[in-house]
Amino acid sequence: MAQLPRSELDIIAAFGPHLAHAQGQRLEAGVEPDRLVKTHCCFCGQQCGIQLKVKDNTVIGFEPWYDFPFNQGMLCPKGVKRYLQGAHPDRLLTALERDPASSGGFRPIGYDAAIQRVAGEIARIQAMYGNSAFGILSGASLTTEKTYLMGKFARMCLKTPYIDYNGRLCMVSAGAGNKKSFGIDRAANAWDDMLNTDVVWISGANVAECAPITTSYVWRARENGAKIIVVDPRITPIARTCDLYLPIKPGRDIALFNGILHLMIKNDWLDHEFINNHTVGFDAVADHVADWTPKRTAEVTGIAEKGIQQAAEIWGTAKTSFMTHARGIEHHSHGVQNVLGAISLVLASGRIGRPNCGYATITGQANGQGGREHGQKCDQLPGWRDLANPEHRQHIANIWDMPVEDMPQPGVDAYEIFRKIETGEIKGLLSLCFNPKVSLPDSEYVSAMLDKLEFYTSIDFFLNDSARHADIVLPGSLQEEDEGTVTQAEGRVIKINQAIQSPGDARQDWRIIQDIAKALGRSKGFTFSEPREIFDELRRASKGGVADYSGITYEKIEAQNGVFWPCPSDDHPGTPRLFEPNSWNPVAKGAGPFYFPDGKARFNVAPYTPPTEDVDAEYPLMLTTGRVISHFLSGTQTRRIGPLVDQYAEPRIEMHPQLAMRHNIQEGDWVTAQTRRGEITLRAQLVRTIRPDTIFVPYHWAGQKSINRLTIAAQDPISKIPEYKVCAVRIAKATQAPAYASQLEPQQ
Ligand SMILES: Nc1nc2c(c(=O)[nH]1)N[C@H]1C(S)=C(S)[C@@H](COP(=O)(O)OP(=O)(O)OC[C@H]3O[C@@H](n4cnc5c(=O)[nH]c(N)nc54)[C@H](O)[C@@H]3O)O[C@H]1N2
Ligand SMILES: Nc1nc2c(c(=O)[nH]1)N[C@H]1C(S)=C(S)[C@@H](COP(=O)(O)OP(=O)(O)OC[C@H]3O[C@@H](n4cnc5c(=O)[nH]c(N)nc54)[C@H](O)[C@@H]3O)O[C@H]1N2
Ligand code: SF4
Ligand SMILES: [Mo]
Repeated sequence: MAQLPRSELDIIAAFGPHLAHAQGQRLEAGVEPDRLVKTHCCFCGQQCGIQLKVKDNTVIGFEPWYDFPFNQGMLCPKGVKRYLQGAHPDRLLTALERDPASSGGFRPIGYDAAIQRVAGEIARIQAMYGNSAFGILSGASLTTEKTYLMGKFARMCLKTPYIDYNGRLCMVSAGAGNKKSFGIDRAANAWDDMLNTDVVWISGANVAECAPITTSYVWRARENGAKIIVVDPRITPIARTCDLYLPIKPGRDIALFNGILHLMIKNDWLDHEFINNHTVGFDAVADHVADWTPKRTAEVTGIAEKGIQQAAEIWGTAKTSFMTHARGIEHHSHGVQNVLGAISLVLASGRIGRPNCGYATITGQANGQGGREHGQKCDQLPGWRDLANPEHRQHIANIWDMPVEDMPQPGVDAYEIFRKIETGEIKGLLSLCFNPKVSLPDSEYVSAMLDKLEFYTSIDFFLNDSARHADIVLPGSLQEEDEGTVTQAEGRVIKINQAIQSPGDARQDWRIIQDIAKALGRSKGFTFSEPREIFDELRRASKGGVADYSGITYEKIEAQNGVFWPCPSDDHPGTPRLFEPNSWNPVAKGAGPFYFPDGKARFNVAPYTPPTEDVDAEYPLMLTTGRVISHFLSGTQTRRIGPLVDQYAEPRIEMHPQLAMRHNIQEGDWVTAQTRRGEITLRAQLVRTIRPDTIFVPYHWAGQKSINRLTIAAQDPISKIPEYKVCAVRIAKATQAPAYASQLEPQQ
């Protein structure tokens, strides 16, 4: 029998959330836990509430947490299996030091000796080459407390400008677009506003696989009569249940948004009152889209004119609506422009800041939202403050009790850090919660740069592919071994609760950072004894900033099942819906709902430019990359969870049967895909759910199976996000299996 196309399997997987309830009770039947700990899943930005079953300092299973409002007990397949990672034999229980003589390349070393070595190398490199010769890469899977500490560690302890984070690969196009348009970067609404809306527009978001709980909101909206529009080069599982699917060519979304606005203007599907009173810049945008006729839009996007007309009519004539997007429109060298285009449709309709009217990018990492607010970005200070702004610098210098002139100026983005390794400006690197070798584009380059460093140290609980290049590896903590806050996709600040103690020599990440500060003899400001103390300082630091957390406490989070920021005072309940007429706004101060001094939102002209590397005769196809439901990011965690590996063991090249036929490729054949940067040989997966001019490869694998060996290191000029979603590629049936094929699982 022919294999089920992957996306059909995934529809079944998308039902996983609903099945999870029963499974949870069955998995550990017969084993009585000592206790249940209410917390959240460690993986994606949905941040589902879950109860971990704990016995003898081990997480042995889970129970649904029905009362947590966002997911109401539902979980996806990753959440159901997440508890299995802690017991994996690869868990780092000691620090490691490089030892070329040993078989694995490392030997265990005592924790204190490892900290001394790291501090010694930081001191040596900074004394020899200057403070900025040491760089830091941090992560948005960390709690907000840790991300705050990392920003402080870079600016106050190491006094280096060079810190950035893996959200640079993820959320920054949306962040920049939101800041430019609204003056604030957060989902404008809680997802409840989706439930009774007329239309949900989903661009470049594989909702069922990557934001699985959001599926339930979209489906409930549809049951209540909403029309669902999906824009994606692939018919993802959510697209199978939508009302209108637009099969866009990768890299052309701004053309579509401009074309839709053109039709809204032509048909006068506009909210003039809103545009006049609450926005600026409409006329310039209207002029710009005058040229974006349906005909031109269809030519550029590859979508039939009829589809464009239908989408414009559904969107244009709706009374309420919810616009969402994710990395499909953001991972581009013009990702910010795409986001601005989406926002223009929202502003022109006037459907924001009131019930059932919403806009949100769907955040990715567990703390994709909180992790981008409190100072681990290269140009940012806590509370979404600006590292280049003298007043902001002074405010934070006061909180940190450091001379403001000692605070470094803004640094560079995460990829640029590697270019600075190449030029020799950066000689040492510490990474926490970041696997750059697997996750950055054109990764052969990244790998060579890790080797060029004089000293590299990684803090992780597994020896990830980047850490294999390290001189010292420090054993960090799993999410369930620490407490703290994260901010999930809706902007809801929630609490991670500690379930177990770290095993062996492993330590909570923030303790490791403080131990390094102490060993450097620079412990001032790094003597916190628990995450709550860090959070209390963060609250003060964020006060008065756009991302004001000052009224949030651990107790309030528990009492309210989360608190939406901004929350500027103890008696403030938080802000689930932004931009309501009288909501607190420290920038507009009563002038209007948006976060600019005049209180008005900005329309921005967003010109269309093709992808950096478009197709040509030599490389005639488009390569796009992303995710599958069973794996998470660089796969360090999910490739160590057996049942998830069983669900999706190896990356494959997803292609349309018409394309396959032209190359004489059958299902399961070895196929070589080649770009100007590298090549990869994987099995073909034939699906009718992808454009015939595009191939898709998931990116969760390392080494020879890593698609980032082929992707392009082009970046958006504003956000610096890499262009993961499109580059030019060619394919050919492979003449033989790749050398690593013998390591592959038998094909399922
Ligand atoms: N299972 C799973 N879930 C995850 C993650 C994971 O690794 N695994 N990671 C989390 C993180 S950090 C993130 S950022 C999110 C990402 O969540 P998503 O952005 O939803 O996931 P992606 O697979 O990166 O890409 C989404 C879709 O974009 C489409 N696409 C590609 N090019 C274009 C284009 O030019 N235009 C349009 N309109 N669409 C395009 C792809 O076909 C794909 O279906 O998921 C989060 N959730
Ligand atoms: N081709 C392609 N590449 C992509 C993307 C794509 O769509 N296509 N998507 C991009 C996106 S959106 C993202 S977000 C990035 C993600 O890129 P990465 O951040 O590099 O991916 P992760 O797998 O999360 O790597 C984080 C590492 O941190 C560890 N870790 C997780 N939690 C903790 C913790 O609490 N403490 C410590 N100490 N360690 C921890 C994990 O074990 C893992 O080794 O990848 C990007 N790369
Ligand atoms: S991976 Fe995301 S959707 Fe799945 S259970 Fe975890 S938080 Fe929920
Ligand atoms: Mo992401």
